[in-house]
Amino acid sequence: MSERKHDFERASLSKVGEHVRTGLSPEILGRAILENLYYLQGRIPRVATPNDWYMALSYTVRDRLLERWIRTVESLQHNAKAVGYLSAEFLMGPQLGKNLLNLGIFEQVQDAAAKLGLNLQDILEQEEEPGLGNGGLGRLAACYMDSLASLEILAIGYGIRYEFGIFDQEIREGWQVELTDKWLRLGNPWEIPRPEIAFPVGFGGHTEACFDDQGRYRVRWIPEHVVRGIAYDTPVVGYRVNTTNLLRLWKAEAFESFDLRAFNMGDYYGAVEEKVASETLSKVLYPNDEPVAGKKLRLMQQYFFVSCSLQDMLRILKLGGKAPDHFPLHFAVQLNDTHPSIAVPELMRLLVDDHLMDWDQAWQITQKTIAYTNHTLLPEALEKWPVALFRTTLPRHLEIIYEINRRFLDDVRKLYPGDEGRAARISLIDESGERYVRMAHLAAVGSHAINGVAVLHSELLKRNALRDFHELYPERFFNVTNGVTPRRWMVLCNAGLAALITGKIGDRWIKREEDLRKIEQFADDPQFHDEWRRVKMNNKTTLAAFIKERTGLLVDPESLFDIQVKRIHEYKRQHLNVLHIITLYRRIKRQPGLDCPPRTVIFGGKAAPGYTMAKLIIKLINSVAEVINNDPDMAGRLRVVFLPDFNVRNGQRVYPAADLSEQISTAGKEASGTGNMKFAMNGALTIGTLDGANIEIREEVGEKNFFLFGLTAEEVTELKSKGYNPMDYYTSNHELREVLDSLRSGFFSSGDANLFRPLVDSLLCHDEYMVLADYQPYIDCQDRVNRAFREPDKWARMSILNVARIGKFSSDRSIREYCRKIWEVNPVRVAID
Ligand code: F58
Repeated sequence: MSERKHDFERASLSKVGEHVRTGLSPEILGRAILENLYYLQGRIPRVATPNDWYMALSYTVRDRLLERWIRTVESLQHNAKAVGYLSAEFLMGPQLGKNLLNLGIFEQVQDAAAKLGLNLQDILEQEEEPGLGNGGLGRLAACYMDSLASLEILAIGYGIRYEFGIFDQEIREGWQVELTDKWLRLGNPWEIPRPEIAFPVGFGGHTEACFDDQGRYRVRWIPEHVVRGIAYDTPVVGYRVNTTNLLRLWKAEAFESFDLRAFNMGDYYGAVEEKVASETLSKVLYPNDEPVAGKKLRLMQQYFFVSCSLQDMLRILKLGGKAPDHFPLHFAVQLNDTHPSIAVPELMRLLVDDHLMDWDQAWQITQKTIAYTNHTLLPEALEKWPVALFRTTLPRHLEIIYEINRRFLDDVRKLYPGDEGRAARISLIDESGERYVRMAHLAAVGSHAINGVAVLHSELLKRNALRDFHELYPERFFNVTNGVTPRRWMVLCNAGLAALITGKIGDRWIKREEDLRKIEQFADDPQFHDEWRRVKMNNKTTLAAFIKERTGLLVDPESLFDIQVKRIHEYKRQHLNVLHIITLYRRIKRQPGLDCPPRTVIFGGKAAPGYTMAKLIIKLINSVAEVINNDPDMAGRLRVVFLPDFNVRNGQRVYPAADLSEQISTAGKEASGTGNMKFAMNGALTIGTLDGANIEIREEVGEKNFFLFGLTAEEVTELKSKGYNPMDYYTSNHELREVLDSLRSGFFSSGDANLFRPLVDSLLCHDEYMVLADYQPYIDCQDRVNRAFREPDKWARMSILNVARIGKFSSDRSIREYCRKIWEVNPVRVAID
């Protein structure tokens, strides 16, 4: 710590400036950081830890958001129409850098930090990211929060303040090990607890029917337990605008700090147990990605946050002096998948039971308010809850669901008399065996709009999973192709590229994605190519250093960086990628003079803790890496890396460094994908199937600038219906056979022939995801990639065109579409005097 800094510290602590909480000059910012260090962290610079500095700086930045935030909340309370985005997951990622960027004070803060002898980058590294999501769905919610604020749309993101987010991943002996994510351990400077914004949420118990004094039929729900949801607010500031929306996450607490009744009866431990049980509700994020288990606690979590959120919206409505029947005029409620679909019966319950509204009016309001986004086509991922579980957990909601269903099926039967098969298929209750509540059907019936997340996905939804609903209500169906925020996924994570683009076309592209097209004019400019390549090389060098730090492996930034990062799942086919790696390995072994560019294949992603096959795929990647990376013949030719703990922060290092983006899911399985967009925005070329948003990405960037291979969704269905026999591919394809045999022989598992047997057997016997059918087209396509990489000018041109034409995949475009097609909300300028 320099003498100079001590002086500065004394000066700033003694002379509290007028604008110390709002001023933006480096001098005032520096003073504010020191004051916060002293008064909030109770530290002086000499003994401050990196976390103290991080906290002090974050509070300094938060101070600078508050006026905007307060003004935005005022607009909300004046009842301009707002979006209530209901999502069980918000994968927000680190907040500090994003807030600096959006506020436009990155440079000033960098200067201020430097004057204090601090490096802003080091402080940014301190932040524990809030990993309150599993993957694409949770990250989409975060991108949408950024775009909503940036487009000046009033919005509240509602979710759960999990104490433990997605687990941290370590790799030990090639296997995934899960560690609890203690993101709140060192404090969270961004959130403001609002203990006065709290709502009761009931569970269990029974209902009683009666007639009120006006002779109306009423139902009273007497829950067995009541917990309390407390609001924790995080500001979400838009890019260079005043709008600063709320991310309002609910924490569960016991209703009384002790259950007084039990306490008075002397049951002290019983009372404490009740408290502990209540708080369990917001304890942990379920780490499953696709398949959903029938866990009672998960249903309780869903109801918990949905009930708090709807009660909160009704409270805000009331604050503005509006009656509950104004709900749809003031809120558009979006269900991020079915996880919040209990909102349908809950809103009905609140309106009918609590606000004494009649059923038909309540139903109209519910439908007008709610809209539903579907994110999956996998049948096993469609949520359904056993009726018996529902009855014991949410008895009143089950009654309401039955009533909704009775009325709904009456309508269906009127339209399709005698078609009992259809009634059984479309019913909210699956009665084919054990009875279940079908949450997607509940969401579809209770919404005025239903959308998929990419064109193909929306079409397949109409054709398959929600076919009967589409026949019944075609006007409810929409597509809104996903998007990602260019602020985080270009400007923040790839400063070099952003500066290069801005230098050529100005910075309007950061908000107006269509402007990116203007860089097309440089696609053949040799000097621009050089600069473009330099940026990529810098990013690859940075990633290489990070890989060295995290895994000990040395990789060559000159090699082709071929990257697949996403949750590990059979349908995403990381193992197809591995089959290519082994093919390449065997080819180089056999033919040492083989002319192919050096490659570094990088993987990252978490496997659901209970998904054995996904965990085996991680082990497979690491085992293959072990053999290849230790084979001297592979030096300078082929490297394989599994980068542990892929999360938002690591993503920010990975996407900018990619040459090749692997988007190789079985066609028809990936609803959209969003990593595909992040890679392309950063100039990677895609090798991919005609799945999800890949199709639209290819359409936009041009087919010549996209490496396409594999079966189409129709071909997958057709091949399956004809009878797909993976063994045919094994027997007829010599190279494929050798690759699979090498896995079976124990070559990659120190002679253990059993280790990968479940994987190989599954490929040979069922191959649900058509890995073997797509093997040869994939290998051939990778050969085309190799040839293209050998021509740097061709590659640079393709890369530039990808970025120039990727504007469509900005989440700003997605949010504008939601506003226009579904929400009917308009921007509101938040004024600050
Ligand atoms: C993902 N779903 C889709 N689910 O798989 C992906 O194609 C799409 O781009 C993305 O949503 C955004 O639309 C997804 O991430 C989950 O993580 C759920 C978490 C909770 C349990 C069920 C899956």
